[in-house]
Amino acid sequence: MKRIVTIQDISCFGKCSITVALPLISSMGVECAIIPTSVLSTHTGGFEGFTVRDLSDDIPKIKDHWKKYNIEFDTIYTGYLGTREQIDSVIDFIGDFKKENTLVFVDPAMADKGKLYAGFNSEFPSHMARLCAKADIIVPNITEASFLLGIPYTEDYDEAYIKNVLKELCKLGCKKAALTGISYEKSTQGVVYYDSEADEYYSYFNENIPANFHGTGDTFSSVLAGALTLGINKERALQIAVDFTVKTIKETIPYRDKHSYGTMFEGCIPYLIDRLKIE
Ligand code: PXL
Repeated sequence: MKRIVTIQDISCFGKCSITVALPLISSMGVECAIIPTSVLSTHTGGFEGFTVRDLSDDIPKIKDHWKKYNIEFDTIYTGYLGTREQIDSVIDFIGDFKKENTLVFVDPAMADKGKLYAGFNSEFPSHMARLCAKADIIVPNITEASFLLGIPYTEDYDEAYIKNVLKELCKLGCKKAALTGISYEKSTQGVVYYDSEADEYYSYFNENIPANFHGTGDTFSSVLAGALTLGINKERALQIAVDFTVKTIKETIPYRDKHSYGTMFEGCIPYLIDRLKIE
């Protein structure tokens, strides 16, 4: 059985980060170990007065304990990290646990719609960029990419601009980058991917649904990390991750007024399992 460790926060209510990664990765038939970096009462988008317990001190302790047991991971998948110290600990973790065939998958979850999430200062993206340098693949949205590169955020882009952003992202040190939430025309949205070693692009689009739900980035990342860990080729893995994310959004639309804090992804899990069967 393949094994992922995911390192990100637990938002107790709100359906994002670990509460999305764990059920999705498990349902894909991949073992999912976790390192919770903090415990929040809710995610930071749309809830006032959320509580935070910082678990930074536990990251090196968990790492050292696991080292004694020679625990190995096929994939190290990182998501939302709250502080520079957590990023440093995660970089140490990668140093200790990355083997020749380990996939290091970094979702630099820190911003959306031109803005950093609540609680991050303007220096944080430069630390996230240091983590991206250690990755095999990073999966920022266009806002996160702009912060990582220190360029202005724009929604007015074309294919040449996106391709150049992907090349610049790989210059941070990662081998591959996938930009999420890309829409060249109103009716479609999807992902554009670049492999710097092969100098190859791949893009995949589905319907552009005019709705915003928290946690969709985490849904996409968890499914993509799971699919790549299973050895599914990048084209199919990206298609499954995009299609599943779109399906979760569509399922949630009728309930959007009460459910904008996260998608009703649970009912889509049978679809995900079906998509993993050889097509
Ligand atoms: O979905 C990304 C995410 C993860 N964790 C926390 C968040 C967010 C997005 O807002 O606030 C705590």
